[in-house]
Amino acid sequence: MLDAFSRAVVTADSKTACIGGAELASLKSFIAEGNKRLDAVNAIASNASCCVSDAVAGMICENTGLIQAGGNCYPNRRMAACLRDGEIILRYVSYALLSGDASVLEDRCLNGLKETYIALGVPLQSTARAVGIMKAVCVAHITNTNTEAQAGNRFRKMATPDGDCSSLAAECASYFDRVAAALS
Ligand SMILES: CCC1=C(C)/C(=C/C2=NC(=C\c3[nH]c(/C=C4\NC(=O)[C@H](C)[C@H]4CC)c(C)c3CCC(=O)O)/C(CCC(=O)O)=C2C)NC1=O
Repeated sequence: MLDAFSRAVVTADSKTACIGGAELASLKSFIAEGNKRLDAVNAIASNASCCVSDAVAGMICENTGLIQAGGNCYPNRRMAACLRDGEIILRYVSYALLSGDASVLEDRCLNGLKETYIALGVPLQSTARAVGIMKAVCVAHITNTNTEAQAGNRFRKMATPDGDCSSLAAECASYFDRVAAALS
């Protein structure tokens, strides 16, 4: 498992090079933007259960066969496993965003997940749909553009200073894209 700093070390070492100007510049901005990153991680972590339940509910709304006999969210035991998996995926995305590196997500969550799902008959496309909804929710929370129209009575705005979090939102989105890619 690597973070932005250990990744720079491993990359430099593989080239038998010193850490150079470009790597240092990138780490410098990682530090300078550090508080924004922490706010972004907090925006995800403190809205996690809402995000997961919204994503799984949305996935089921679009495909109600999932909660009927023979569907993979039926009976409640499987529904619980599905919600739990949503929470696991979101948790590892938040770790990746905190460390600025996807390796924790890849190594501890995605490695072998597709094979596990195929063996258990967990539908990959439906999972990818739930992951896609979680991505949209997280991007909205990081950029603080979530709306009451979308969230209804669960609407909650984070009390963070205004600022440009577009690159953190894009980075977070890229981790969700990795999840979708690992399941495709
Ligand atoms: C640390 C990383 C980690 C991951 C990622 C993980 C996933 C994981 N999800 C599982 C099951 C499962 N996962 C789901 C998920 C779903 N079903 C659906 O229809 C939806 C599409 C989807 C939710 C979005 C379900 C229903 C099961 C139970 C399947 C079964 O027992 O038949 C299992 C089999 C064992 C178990 O039931 O606990 C694993 C290992 N476990 C881990 O330790």
